[in-house]
Amino acid sequence: EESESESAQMDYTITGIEPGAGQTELNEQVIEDYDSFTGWSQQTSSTGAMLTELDNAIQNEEPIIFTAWSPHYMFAKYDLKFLEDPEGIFGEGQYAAKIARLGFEEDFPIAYEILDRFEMEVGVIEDALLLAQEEELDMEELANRWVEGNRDFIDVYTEGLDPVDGKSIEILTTQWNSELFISYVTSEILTEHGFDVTVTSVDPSILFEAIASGSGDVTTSPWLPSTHGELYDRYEGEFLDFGIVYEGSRIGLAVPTYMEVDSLEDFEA
Ligand code: PBE
Repeated sequence: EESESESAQMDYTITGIEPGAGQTELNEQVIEDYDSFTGWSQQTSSTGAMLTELDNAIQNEEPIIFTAWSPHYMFAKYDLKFLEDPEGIFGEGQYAAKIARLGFEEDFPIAYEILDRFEMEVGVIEDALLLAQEEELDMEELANRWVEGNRDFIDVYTEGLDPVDGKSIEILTTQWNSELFISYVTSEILTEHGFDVTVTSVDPSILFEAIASGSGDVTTSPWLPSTHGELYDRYEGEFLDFGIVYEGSRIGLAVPTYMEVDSLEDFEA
């Protein structure tokens, strides 16, 4: 059992991220469903602010419970543990999905084929994100550098497909680095093949709404089955789901390993 003073030290507050994140919603459910979190609240802000608070807590060996996910460099940089979630709110076996507006496959058969072939190992994404962190690259720079350094890997996606001449495609994504990185990599591959690509970053709810209404073409950014599962179910039938970009992603609430709690049930209400 975690001591009362430690929960009090955290002000009975979960350190969250952006209000529009899928995980923000799930954290609210944790507060609602777990007796151990009665009277707690979630402080939302931004991923950057959460990472600053995490860094401060770790420098001072103070308790903190925060929104965590992988792939992200936080697990390479710090000693962290996901908390057990016996109620299964965060689910298991997360993956990033490929979703397009209805008609995308017919309108853009070559882009569809390229994206249909595209996939990336979660470990590869993690290594790339760590490199960006160390060298202070933004996600577009990281993606361009990654494509340059992985030609053989990339060529497979366009092999045997006729180049196109300036057809416009809008890729929608979310604001998190794993999704921005993948979106800029696919954007670079499509651009090199002749497409005129724009990458637009929006909140998950707008992402689904825009694909369903056809105002955006395609995305590789939804996290399923739990993170954006509610949005997926709301718009099901109004988009084309054409597979998985990467598997083995994880979400949850985490703490530094110097804290004794192991489970969401170990907190003091
Ligand atoms: N995330 C990263 C996002 C999706 C990708 C887990 C912080 C979220 O909506 O919660």
